[in-house]
Amino acid sequence: DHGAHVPVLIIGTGYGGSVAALRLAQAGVPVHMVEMGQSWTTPGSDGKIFANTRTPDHRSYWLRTRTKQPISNFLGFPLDKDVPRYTGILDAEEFSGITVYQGRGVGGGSLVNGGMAVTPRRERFGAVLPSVDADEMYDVYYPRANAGLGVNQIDRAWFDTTDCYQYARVGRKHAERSGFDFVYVPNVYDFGYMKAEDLGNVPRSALDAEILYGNNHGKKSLQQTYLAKAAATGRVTISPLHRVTSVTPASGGYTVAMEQLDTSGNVTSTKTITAGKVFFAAGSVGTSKLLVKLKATGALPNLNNEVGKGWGDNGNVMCGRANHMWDPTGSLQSSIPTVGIDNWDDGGAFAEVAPLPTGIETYASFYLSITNTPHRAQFTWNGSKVDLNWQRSWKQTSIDMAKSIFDKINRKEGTIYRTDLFGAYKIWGDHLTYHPLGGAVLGKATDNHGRLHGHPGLYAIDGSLIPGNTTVNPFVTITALAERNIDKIITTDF
Ligand code: FAE
Repeated sequence: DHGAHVPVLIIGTGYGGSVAALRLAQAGVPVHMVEMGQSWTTPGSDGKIFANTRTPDHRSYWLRTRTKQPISNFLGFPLDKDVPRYTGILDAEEFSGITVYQGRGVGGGSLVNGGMAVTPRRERFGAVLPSVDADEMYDVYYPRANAGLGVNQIDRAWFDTTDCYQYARVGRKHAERSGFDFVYVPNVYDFGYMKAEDLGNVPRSALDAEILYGNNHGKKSLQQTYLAKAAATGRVTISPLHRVTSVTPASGGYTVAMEQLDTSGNVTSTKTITAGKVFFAAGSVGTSKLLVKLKATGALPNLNNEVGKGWGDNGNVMCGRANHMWDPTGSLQSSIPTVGIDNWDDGGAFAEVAPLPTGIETYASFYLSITNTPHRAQFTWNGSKVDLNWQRSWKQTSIDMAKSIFDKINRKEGTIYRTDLFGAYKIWGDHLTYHPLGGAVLGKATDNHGRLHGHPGLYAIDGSLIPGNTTVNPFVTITALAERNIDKIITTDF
């Protein structure tokens, strides 16, 4: 409520925010969380909470009047369509050189992501977070994060026989025939539930193309894991549809200003409260935008000049390959990716074999690559909003790295790239990222545990801490780093 005082306020309810909330609450500290998206607990008129990926509607996009589907075209036809403006689940946030996809709602990115729960190879960790003790991460915090997230592995015997992973087995065959390392990737989707879907015993979610706009069943998003445990402590409250706009020093802590939104995105009221300590967990983009604006406008003048810097796209680039007619990928495809091709050491790319769950045979193999791109961008305040200076041409490095895998496979298989998925005659999905990272980098904008320099009692605890790349999909690393940092912060700052 307007005028209230809380000991701890957390901005955002994604991975970083949920870890902080649970561990602080378990330590006896009352926590209030502010989330600009909805709580996603009420079914729509179709009886479902979340819309299907094949039939996006108003629930699918954050305050847009037209969808912006990552795969924009198919066989020459554009896929986007008009939708009513609504506080939907997926934000396609457009900066001049890149569209950054993010989850909106209680649970953040866990609502919309593919659930791929990947721990980086230990020998590569030094490049990801150079100032962090790797022994501690791999002995304590990665295991803690994996347990907290409910990560599970696919049953290989089932993988080898089920129709819904034929596309992934084709991906495996092609990777292995070209001599690449093929890896099975853990996930937070309950593979036991997916088997029951396959048998027809339970309502379908992964086997009914649900993913990008939410999963109605089977996926352990943060509401089922960290946030459920946090709520059970009785010490955590959440205000959905509230967007934080300002944080400024006040006696005994900080004044936090926020806007309450209706589901059309209109501001229905503004509120200010005071908080002893504030955790920025609004995601790499959300946290960076707030900090850059607050420093530039003088609200938090002592933040250092590292704020807004070190932002990267995790080297994301997408592509499809057209297979021969004797190599079908299946009309039934699980929407949950569970395998990848690791060519990081030789070519700088890790490619997930992604589904294309259209419901028809497409003879296509589809991939999201994570690449070792050196490019980093910066957020700046332009007087009225925050810009990002990412250049579209920087993606060429990522394309070249992804080609280290797919040119070789195409040569071996005698196949070609698809040119119909991102517009006419366009091979590469190089306009977007699913994995924004950085902007308040650990050890630069903050100390080595996420305490923001210049303003005691302010912390960054989300993907903004990670300098642009994790070598794999990022949420396990974001979670593990948050577990590490909150452990230290609870013992020393409370
Ligand atoms: P995040 O989860 O984005 O949470 C931030 C929260 O803060 C959001 O709920 C925002 O609505 C909220 N917020 C922002 N600004 C404000 C404000 N001013 N006031 C109040 N609230 C605010 O942050 N990663 C993987 O590891 N595996 C995958 O398979 C995978 N697939 C993905 C697929 C898609 C389509 C997308 C979009 C992402 C995927 N990711 C995946 C990335 C992953 O979801 C992302 O790295 C994490 O969600 C980032 O976690 P944070 O805690 O940093």
